[in-house]
Amino acid sequence: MSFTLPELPFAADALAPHMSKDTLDLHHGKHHRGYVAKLVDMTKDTPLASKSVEEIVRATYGKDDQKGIFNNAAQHWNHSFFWQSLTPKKQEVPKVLADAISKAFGDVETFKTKFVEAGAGQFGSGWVWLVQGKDGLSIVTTGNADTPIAHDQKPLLVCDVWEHAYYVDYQNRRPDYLKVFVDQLANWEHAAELLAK
Ligand code: MN3
Repeated sequence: MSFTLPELPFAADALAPHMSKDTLDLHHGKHHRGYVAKLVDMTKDTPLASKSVEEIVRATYGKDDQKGIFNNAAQHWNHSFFWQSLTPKKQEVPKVLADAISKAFGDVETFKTKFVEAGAGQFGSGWVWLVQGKDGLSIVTTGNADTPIAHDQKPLLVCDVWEHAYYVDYQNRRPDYLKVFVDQLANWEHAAELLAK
């Protein structure tokens, strides 16, 4: 198996003005591409080169001597999932997902507020996720490259809160970026499809 940069599931200018082409060219074309290139380089001629990204994430998590591989594999997985969590056309939350969200958080608006607060409160670089566990849905944040798939949690939706995700468009206003994510950009239909499985 070789690791490749996935195409964006939309045109690079399709999310403007909420997320600009400049941001996506940099984020997908430079940052994500860099994680993939490093992962290829670091696993070359090792048994990990034939594993899936998920397998590498789980096999290297928490191992000090494999931290670099973990970071690049997890960032490759996280970014691939992030592109799937974005949509150019504003979506309503499908009923099956809205029901599960309401059960966990009261209602969709309360969930959105808590998701924005959680992402804004993640100190430094990281990610804010909606995950599905045995007891229903929850919001989790992870620092740097850390990812729910290393912790047996099933992600439904993610927003990247590294500065490179929003600084070009929002400067230091991370809460504004997160609010636009939940109100305009979030791919609720993708999240609902995952929930149904
Ligand atoms: Mn990123």
